[in-house]
Amino acid sequence: PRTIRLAEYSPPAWLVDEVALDIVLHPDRTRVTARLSMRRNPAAAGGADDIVLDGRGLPLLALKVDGRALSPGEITKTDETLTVPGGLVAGRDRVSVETETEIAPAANTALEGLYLSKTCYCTQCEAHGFRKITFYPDRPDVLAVFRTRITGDPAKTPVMLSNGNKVGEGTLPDGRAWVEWHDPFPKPAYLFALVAGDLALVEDSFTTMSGREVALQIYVEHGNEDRTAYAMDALKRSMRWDEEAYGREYDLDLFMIVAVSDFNMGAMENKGLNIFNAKYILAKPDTATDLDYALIEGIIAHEYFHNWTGNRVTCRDWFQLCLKEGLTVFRDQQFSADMRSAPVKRIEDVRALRARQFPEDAGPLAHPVRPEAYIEINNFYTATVYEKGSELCRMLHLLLGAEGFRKGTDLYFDRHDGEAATVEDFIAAMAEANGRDLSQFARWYSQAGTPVVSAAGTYDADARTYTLDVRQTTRPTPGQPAKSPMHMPMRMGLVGEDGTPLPLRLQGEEQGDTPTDRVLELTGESHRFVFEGVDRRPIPSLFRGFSAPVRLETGLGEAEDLKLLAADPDPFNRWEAGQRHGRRRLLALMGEALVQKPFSGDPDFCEGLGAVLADEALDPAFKALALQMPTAHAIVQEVTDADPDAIFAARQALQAEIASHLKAPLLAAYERLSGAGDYSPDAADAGRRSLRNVALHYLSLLDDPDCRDLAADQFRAADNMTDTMAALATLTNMETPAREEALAAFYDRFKDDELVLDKWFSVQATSWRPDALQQVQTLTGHPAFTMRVPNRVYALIGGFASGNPVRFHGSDGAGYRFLADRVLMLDKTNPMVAARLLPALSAWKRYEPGRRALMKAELERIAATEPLSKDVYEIAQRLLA
Ligand code: B3K
Ligand code: ZN
Repeated sequence: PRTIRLAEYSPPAWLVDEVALDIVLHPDRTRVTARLSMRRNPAAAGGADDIVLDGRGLPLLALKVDGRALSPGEITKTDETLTVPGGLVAGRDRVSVETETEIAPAANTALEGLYLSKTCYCTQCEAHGFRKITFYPDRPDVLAVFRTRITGDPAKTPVMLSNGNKVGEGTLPDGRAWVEWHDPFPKPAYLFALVAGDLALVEDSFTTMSGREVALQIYVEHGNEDRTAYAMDALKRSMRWDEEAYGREYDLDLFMIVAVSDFNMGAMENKGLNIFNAKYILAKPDTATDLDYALIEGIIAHEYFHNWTGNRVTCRDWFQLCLKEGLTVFRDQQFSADMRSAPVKRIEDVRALRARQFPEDAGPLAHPVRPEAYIEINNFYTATVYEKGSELCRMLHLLLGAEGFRKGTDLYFDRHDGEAATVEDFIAAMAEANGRDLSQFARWYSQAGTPVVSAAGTYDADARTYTLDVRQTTRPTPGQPAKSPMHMPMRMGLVGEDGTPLPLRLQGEEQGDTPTDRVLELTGESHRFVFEGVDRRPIPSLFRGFSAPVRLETGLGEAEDLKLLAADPDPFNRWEAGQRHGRRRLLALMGEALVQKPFSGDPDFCEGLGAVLADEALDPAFKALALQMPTAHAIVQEVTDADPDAIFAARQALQAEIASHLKAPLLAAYERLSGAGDYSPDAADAGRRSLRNVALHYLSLLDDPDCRDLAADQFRAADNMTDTMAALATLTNMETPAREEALAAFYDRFKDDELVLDKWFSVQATSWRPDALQQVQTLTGHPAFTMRVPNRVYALIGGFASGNPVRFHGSDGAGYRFLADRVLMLDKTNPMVAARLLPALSAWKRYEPGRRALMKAELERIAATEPLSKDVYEIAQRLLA
């Protein structure tokens, strides 16, 4: 397979001004005619003036250039491209190219291009799906106005949608129906969409800031209309928020969303016609959890925000993916923070970053936020491009201030509206709008790896000074042995033992109104900051709000961490101190197990957590986060020769200790929070449920008559999916007849509800009972299981491989073998999903020699299989390199 490189970018020789598509639907023989009005690109280097169209596996049924039919001998066609030699169009600056091809949506199991989700036609074109529909320069720097005519059987596809506005419809003499859509905004082909099926419509409207009325439409399967209200509400809030926060107004008169059952990812921001995985649209209290609601809100916002960051200003090439994704994730995170609790949202986002992006950046798949080479671009829709990309925007926001950041985005939109831009363009707009030099900051986009910042402080009581030394280093990553220092903001404070904020006056600064929280900029390998007028020994609270995506070595001891847990005025660092101590405890317990010492206790830590639990001033959602100990995955990143059984045992021991120490207050909280009343998915109610369910989790670890029935009782009494799932997850881990009863009752109630059934599969896949793999294997034979539906694969296979840190890693390697078998099976039908399962093995080098060898053997088995898709081939190669 061929490697594509950023350094090899060259502008297209030909552009497309307009494209007229004529699509006649049929499950096995869909006819696609495309008429492209092409123009020589004045910006192209000249020379190679062949017209090159992408087209993957497409038969060429007819080809006309300026109305003249060309014979096969006049052109070059491969399985990937169609080339009209420059000689045939010499001297012409504009040409019309018309092609005709035929595709089979029903046979498209890769769910890329045009495919059928159940009986509904739909498309996924990003990144390279359009070339599976018709011959076209399928690259994001070719922007065209699309006119799309769809013809179909009105009985089967009464609804036929594409981008933009509907400009015509009618019926043919033979009874077939046609509609025509026109999208006035020039766009790359990856934003094209088509949907056709028998769908129910839910409508609403939105008045934009300039007073234009926009029709909002959500299309779902019949029967799901009552699950769209939250998504619609989230859409309206997103539209308002983008006007207020970024001055961005919606541009078409119609905004459509379609929910489909079969979708490889979360959703897609096609212009005016977003297509969503139904999981991120449909919700009602008895089918969706609080997490589902939060994800719906965030993803609706994300796709909507792409209308400006991605669609109006798009990417020059796929290496610039973070330009739209990092910025859009940042925007959706800001939105959710505004809609909910900002500190809680920040903690959740950092948890996700650490769970997914840090391991990526520390392992064989590490790559810069803007990668420099790929074999299959779909493999680069990663946590690094998305989540770390968002962190880079967040750092700019902190360095430039909210107003400065807004000036920068205003300039960026002004300058590049209607264009395909680069990361350099974005940085230049930010820098120029603020008169700042961001050249060192730009290194974040090209240098991979998570910087490690270590801090050390000394207090001089006589001089009343505190000297803080910080030093940054970044370990080598694949292809980047030597690293340079990064420009990063460190938001920080100094606090007294009781959390009192101390003034932050740096040596040489004037006395006066001294802040207690400030942003210091790190640019060099090391910095020394001397604070004056510090009248007591401070505890440093560094990188508040996680102000840069680094690993921080604080140099603090346990006493200091416990004080920060009790009193840091920055909620993020308060949580962080508890996590740090939790990690310290887990490592200590693992050490004790190694030398066969009985587990020691840490009553001070338990008391500290108890104080958080008791604090009336704290948000329950925050308490729930503070009470949860670092995950097994996080510990794998902290040790060498990781032993999953030892990590599991240590976590169970630590949690049991916390549970027994705090039994009374946890029980009291559990009772107090059992809020009756109408369910609301809002952040406050969700926070109370979350804390209550954390209490349930802890209490169920106790072999105690007061707690034994809590989960089963909750399962029976629950009136919402959040509480049902929390109880079911707890029961699924337990050895009790109530377990089977609950699983059976749940199945019985929800067997016809595919989204809820996914939860039933994944809760069993993530159980820590020793027979989990066996259960998963049995479930692959369940009549409701299918490898054809990505959601189901992610629920069962993905749930087990990525969400079961103890049983996936069984010491006999059976879990690894199971995953490899499934990846190979899936590679034949849906390579993108197959490749997305594989990173479950990416930390293989971090495990003890036995597991390491077993994981490696499975990776080698995959890599040696032929044929293999580019998707899986590339990931397997990189994992083994
Ligand atoms: N842009 C899409 C992702 C497309 C993934 C292609 N494999 C969704 C999003 O980020 O909004
Ligand atoms: Zn996106």
